[in-house]
Amino acid sequence: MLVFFNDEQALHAPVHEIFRGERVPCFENPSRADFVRTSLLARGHVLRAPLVDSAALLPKVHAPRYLDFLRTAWARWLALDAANAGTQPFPSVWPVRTLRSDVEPTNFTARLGLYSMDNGSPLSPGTWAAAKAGADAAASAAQALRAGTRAAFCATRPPGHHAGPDFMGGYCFLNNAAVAAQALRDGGAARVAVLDVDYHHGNGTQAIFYDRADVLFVSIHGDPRTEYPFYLGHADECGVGEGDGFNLNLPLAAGSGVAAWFEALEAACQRIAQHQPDALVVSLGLDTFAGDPISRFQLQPPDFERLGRRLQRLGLPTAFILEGGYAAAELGENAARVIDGFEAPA
Ligand code: Q9C
Ligand code: ZN
Repeated sequence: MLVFFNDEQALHAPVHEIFRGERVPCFENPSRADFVRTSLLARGHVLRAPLVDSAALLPKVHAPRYLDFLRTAWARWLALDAANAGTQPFPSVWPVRTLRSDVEPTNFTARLGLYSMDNGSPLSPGTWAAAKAGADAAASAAQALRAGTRAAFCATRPPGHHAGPDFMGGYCFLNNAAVAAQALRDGGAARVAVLDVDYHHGNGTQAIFYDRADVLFVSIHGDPRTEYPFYLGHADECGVGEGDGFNLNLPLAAGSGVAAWFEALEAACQRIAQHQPDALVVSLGLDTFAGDPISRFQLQPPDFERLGRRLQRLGLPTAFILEGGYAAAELGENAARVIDGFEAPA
């Protein structure tokens, strides 16, 4: 399978995040990509650097003022105080209900809150470069599919599916899956489907395409009543306006077993087939793995092969975009298993 890997990912390396009120080492860190690289190389895959610039695509899925903030955030953080070089900014105030988000504050922390859904997505000096390279990989995958390649895998980090039109969140900054879907549309695909199998609901991707019928969004995830991102991902979210009927959420109770998960996958695949898309984007979170430290589904390594086989049967040009998965040492193996299943003889 065509695999994109960008070395810039390592430039996004925040040190700690807040977990249960305490500072802990970041779950989403460069070792994740290292394990994926090692595992794919060991299986004979060739890793390619992204070759498409996503700059023109980004404003189609993100608000310009959010992109401006993200691109300049670290420089502005340093401008506040040179000593900030060794510290991480966190938001501390958010424009929730009744507060205004149309007027952009000049205060850095206030802007960080305006453009964040949580305090769990720390910035580091290379965050923009890493996120941009990931979006470039997604755009590269879309271009390859357009040129007739059957499938491509983007070993991207930071992940993207929690990043919405104008906010970061859940370790995500630029929505790589949305970039791929938009690039496929721009390249001539009349209809695209995004299947999100990350443990966490892809609230950002849902929001970006919620009023559109051309991009179907289908997600299998932990029930947001108990699982992040909590405030989106319920079964009654079906789309709005022209997009009504083009959003399908399949929440499962935290702790759900493998059989329930594959039943949901079957429902997801049937809805996707009914959409008759020209291409498929898979938000491939591997945090459904039983050993994931922050998630509660029970998939085992062979189940990722089964996932790959089922997606292969859809018969669609497919772009895999890596999302979550925090059992880092097993991440490479599980990613490779999806590719193996997809490439297994039918
Ligand atoms: N800092 C993805 O899998 N909760 N994101 C973390 C508090 C947020 C996961 C705990 C989990 C986000 C792409
Ligand atoms: Zn996740």
